[in-house]
Order: sequence, then C-alpha cells, then structure tokens
Amino acid sequence: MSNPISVLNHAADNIRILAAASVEKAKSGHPGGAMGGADFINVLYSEYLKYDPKNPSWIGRDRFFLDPGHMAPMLYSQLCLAGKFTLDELANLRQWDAPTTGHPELNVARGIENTSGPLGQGHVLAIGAAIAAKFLAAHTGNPTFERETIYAYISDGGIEEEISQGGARIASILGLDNLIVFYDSNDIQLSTTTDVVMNEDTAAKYRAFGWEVIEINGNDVEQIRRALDTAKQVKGKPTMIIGKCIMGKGARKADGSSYENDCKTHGAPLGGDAFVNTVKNLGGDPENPFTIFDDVKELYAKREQELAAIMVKRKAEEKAWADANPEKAAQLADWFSGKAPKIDWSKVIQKDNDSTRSASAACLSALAEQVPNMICASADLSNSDKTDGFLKKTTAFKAGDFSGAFFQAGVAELTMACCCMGMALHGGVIPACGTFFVFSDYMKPAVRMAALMEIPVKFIWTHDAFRVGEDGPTHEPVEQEAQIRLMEKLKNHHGRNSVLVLRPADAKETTEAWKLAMENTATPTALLFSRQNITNLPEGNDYSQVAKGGYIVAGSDENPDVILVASGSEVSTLEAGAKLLRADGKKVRVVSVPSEGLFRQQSKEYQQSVLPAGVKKFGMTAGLPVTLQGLVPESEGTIWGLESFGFSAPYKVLDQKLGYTAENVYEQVNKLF
Ligand SMILES: Cc1ncc(C[n+]2csc(CCOP(=O)(O)OP(=O)(O)O)c2C)c(N)n1
Ligand SMILES: [Mg+2]
Repeated sequence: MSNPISVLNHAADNIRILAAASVEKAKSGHPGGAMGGADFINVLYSEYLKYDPKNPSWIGRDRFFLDPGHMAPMLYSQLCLAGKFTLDELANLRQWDAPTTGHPELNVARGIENTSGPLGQGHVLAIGAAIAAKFLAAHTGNPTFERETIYAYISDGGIEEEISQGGARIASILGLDNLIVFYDSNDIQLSTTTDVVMNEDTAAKYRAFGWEVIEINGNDVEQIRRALDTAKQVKGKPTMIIGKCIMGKGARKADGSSYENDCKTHGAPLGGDAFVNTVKNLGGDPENPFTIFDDVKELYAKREQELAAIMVKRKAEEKAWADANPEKAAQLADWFSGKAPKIDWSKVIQKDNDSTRSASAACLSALAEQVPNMICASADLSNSDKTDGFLKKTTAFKAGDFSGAFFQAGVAELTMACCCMGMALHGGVIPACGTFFVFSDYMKPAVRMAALMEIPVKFIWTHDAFRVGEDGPTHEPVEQEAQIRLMEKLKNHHGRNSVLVLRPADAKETTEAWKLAMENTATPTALLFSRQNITNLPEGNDYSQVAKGGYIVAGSDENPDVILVASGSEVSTLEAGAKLLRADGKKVRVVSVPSEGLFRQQSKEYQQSVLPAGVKKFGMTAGLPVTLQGLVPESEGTIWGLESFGFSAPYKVLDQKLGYTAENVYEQVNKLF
C-alpha cells in the first residue's frame, strides 16, 4: 500500500477527534469504543472496502455491518471522511431529525448497511449477508458476487451475547470465506473490565468452531493490513481478526493524565478539560474540532479515485456477464428491484379440511418452484413446521455448495432470524424462516429489528395454539399472538403497521395469507399456522376478502342477532357453534379476522359493515382474551380465551376441557341474551 502510515494514523486520530467532539456536543453518547476502533475502520475504508462512491446500492459492493451500535460516532466519523455525512451532521449527533441517530439506522445511501444497538445481532446479519452473496454467486454465475467481502465489526458485548455462538457455528459449517469479522477486544465494557465476566479464550473458541483466527494489535496499521490481506486469502472458512484495542485511545483527563482503558469513557462525554486535553493530544484544535485534516482529505480523495478505477473494472466484468447471460441479467435486476415476484397461485391446490401448516407446505412447494430467489430456513423443525414443502423441491446449503435454496439453521431461532434478516439486507433474495410459534419468544429481539428496518422477512410460526396438546404447556403458545399483534399496532417510520400478522382460518385462507406475505415488500410478515386439521369454511366463501384483514364468512345471516369473531382455527369452531344457534332460530354472522391490523386499515364504513356497533358479539381465541379485545368491546359481548399456560393432553380432550367446542359457543352466546 502506498499510503504512508503517518497519514493513516493521522486519519484515525481525526476520527477519534470527530467521534469525541460529536459526543461532547450532544452531551451524550459513547466516545471510548469509537476512539479505540478508529484505526481498524480507517484502514478498512481507506484501503480495502470496495464500494461505488457514485452508487451506494451497487449490488456487488463489499458490506460493512456494525454490531455495537453504540459505536455510532466511529461509523459516522468514518463515513464523514468518505463523504457520506457532513461535519454539521456529525455536530448534530443524536438530535431531532438528524441522520446521525443515537444508534445507526439502516440507510444504504449513507453507507449504513444495518440498524444496530442490541448487541450480538449485527454480526449475525453479516453472516446472513455472506450467505446471500454465496447464494447469488451460485444461482446467477455473476462473478461480482464471488468478489464480495462481507465485513463485520463486533465488540466484547457481542462476543458475550449467546447469539455469537449460533453465528460462529453457521459461518463455519457453511464455509463462509467471504466473511471477515473484526473483534474489537478492548477488555472494557459498560460497567466493568471484561475479566470480571469473561475468562474464555475467545481465539481458541473460534478456532474450535472452525474459523481462521488472527490476533493482532488493533491499533497498528501494518498489523491490520497484514491481517486483512491474510483474511482475504483464506479459503473455505470465515476469519476473525481479534484486535487488541485501547479503549479511549488518545484520551486525556482534565489533569492531563491518561484516560485510556477506562470504563468511564464507554458511555459518557469525555467532559470539559478532558475533552480539550484529548483533542490537543490528538493534534486537533479544541476550539474547532469538527475539521478534516488536509492530508486526510487527500487520503480519501485518493481512495475515491481508486474506487472509481476499481468500479470501471467491476462494471466491465458485470457487463460481460450480463451480455453473455441476458436472461439471467434481467432476472437479477428484478431480484434486486425489491418488487414482489410474480406467482401463479392457481398452481397451489389445497386439500379439504387440512391443517394450515400443511396448507402452508403446499404454498411453499409452489414458491420453491416459482420464486428462484427465495430462501427458506428452519430451526431444525422442517418436517413439523412444514417448511419441508419447500425443502422437498430443493437442497440445503452446504459449504461450497449453495446451488440449493434451503438453510438448515440448527436449533437456534434467534440466529436463524438474524441470518435471514442479513440475507434480506444484502438484497436479491427473499428469505423465510420457520419454527414453532412458542419459540418465537427466542426470536422477538430480531423480529423487532426486522420491523424497525422494514425488511420483508417471512416468519413462519406453526403449532399456533394449545392444540399442540400432548407436548404440554412448554410448547403451547398462549400469549404469543397478543404479543406479535402488538407489532401490528406499532407503526414504523413510514407510518405502516410494523409487522403484518396473518392467522388464516383454513387451507384456502392460508393460500391467501401467503399471497399477502409475498406481496408485502414493505415490512416483515408473521404467518401463524395450526398443527391440527381444520374444517373448511363454508362452501362459497370469498377468500379474496382475506386481503381486507377481516370479513364476513359465507353462509352468514342478514341482520344478525349476534356476530361471532375469531381468527385461525377458532373460526371453524364458531361455525360449528353457529349451526346450533341457528337451529334455535338465532341469526348469526361469523367473521374471520386473520389480521386485525389489516382490517383496521380498511375504510371505517367497511369495518362498520363487518362489525357494526350495537350488535352483540362473541369472540373466541386460543390465545389470551386480550387478543380479540379490539374487535369485541366489553359493552357488546364477551371473549372466550385462554388464561392459563395450557395443559398436557390430546388436543381434542383439551378442546373439551377448555371449552373450545360448538356446545360451549352455544352456551356462551346464549348468556348474551
Ligand atoms: C442486547 C444488549 N444488551 C445491553 C446493551 C447495553 N450496552 C450497550 S454497550 C454495552 C457494553 C458493551 O461493551 P463493549 O461491547 O465491550 O463495548 P465498549 O465498551 O468496548 O465500547 C452494553 C451492556 C445493548 N446495547 N444490547
Ligand atoms: Mg469492549
């Protein structure tokens, strides 16, 4: 490399000053880690990371995933040197409407590949992105994906988080040699030094996982370069570079003594004279810290030219491939357009009275055949969560062979979710992942981030109610539906429901639910499916109405005396109860609400026409009664729900014992009159 080390060190000091200054100005934030990591990120951006300065969303770019979101000042300062943020924006860190949010939020145009903050997730997103790059290389043959390197930056907190074990396992078993993780090992965390909580040999741990591990001084330019050069040559496995970094490198206290390696710099401004002394120590002007040094400007101007030259070659290579493979090239453009794929749903033939998980398998089977960029995953439950409908049409990923489209994640739901989210962030693929609904609890932190980032991952959750039965209360979801439906109520930054949640009532509603899921390119979708068979809704039901979130089921009476409301398999229980009520002369309407969130987006007139105020209502849910509270007001009726963890017994016994029968519907509804 031709860049003088003195200039690189100056640039790293520049980053340290900018990071410390932005935190100082905001009066809050995290300067210490950012100052320690500056050397690595600066070497990476000034000499290694390949991206198109003119087109931030270039599909073949290297990607940088930050795990410790609290090190945002480091990333923003680095991206400021690379021209993606202004000095004014740095000075506005953490302020209303500023792009320099407290923790980085996904913004590819600004060079931010992922939202980060919850430690541990960020580097597993990178693992997902690395999988996506391997998939695209195998499925398109476009050489640009072979050249991509996915970089991740992890800190002590991310290493301590359990998800790092799942990530380490997956990256190794899949041989992700396009992944380079830098571990900022500064021995300091928020409230203690790391030795208080951690005595593992992290290098040995990752070697045992099958990774290449390189140990360096993380503040030394030459060692960083050598490590990156070596890592890029490694074949067949991922690489971790463990950089011993100095927390708060260059920081000085008010009395001029060292402020390095001190927990206090983790999450607070250096403060007053300490800040002044630090900036001076780093060669800056405390009166004017928001400055880019001239030689640093030159360094990054030079890098921009180098990148422009690299881009000429890469674009030519991509064009040669596109010219030789025009159909594939058109298809690839389509995959990266973010548009919903075209699917012929008439190919999905549903069996009568099937479980909705099997009905989902029928959909997945069609998707495997028709959506060549879809990737389906399961956390070791594919034959139960019925993602095997997809698997039967393809093969699972293996190290060196990404010609299939199934991702066996092993028993690691959070890891699976983050990998799938990372695939979505990479772009070009449509990820879905399945497990039992009760284990969605292991995924919530990721689902929340997927919702915040607005990425359209499909979460398939089967065994959606206590009718798991014999497995007992450990496996019976009760409060989970209410929890995930809270995400329908939470709006994302575009004002949309942050998650689309669909719980279809029978096999044909399942096809409609999958259709909505595939059309939803704007948010994650949660699909809740039954384990047990469900009687079809009445003949003549207009299934296209699933798209309205809630609708009147065929066979309902005009001017009803009572409206019965449910989602999922409880709709068929209500239908059975309706028969008994009608035999008594009652006029009954049955309403299926696969998504309350979607239903509430319809016109007030429509909502009122389906659930008119003033008409008696009865709701039935296998979840907590609160699940239906928005649809069945207390003043108009009652809700039959589950208020315990459930019990161990065959599901038909549980239905009887817990009151999920036609007879109980009849009895409870009669109490309203
Ligand atoms: C899942 C999660 N738990 C807790 C936190 C709060 N937190 C932010 S940083 C941090 C300590 C991080 O230490 P380290 O990763 O070593 O960063 P450094 O102090 O070196 O900057 C904690 C506990 C978090 N952001 N995410
Ligand atoms: Mg640390």
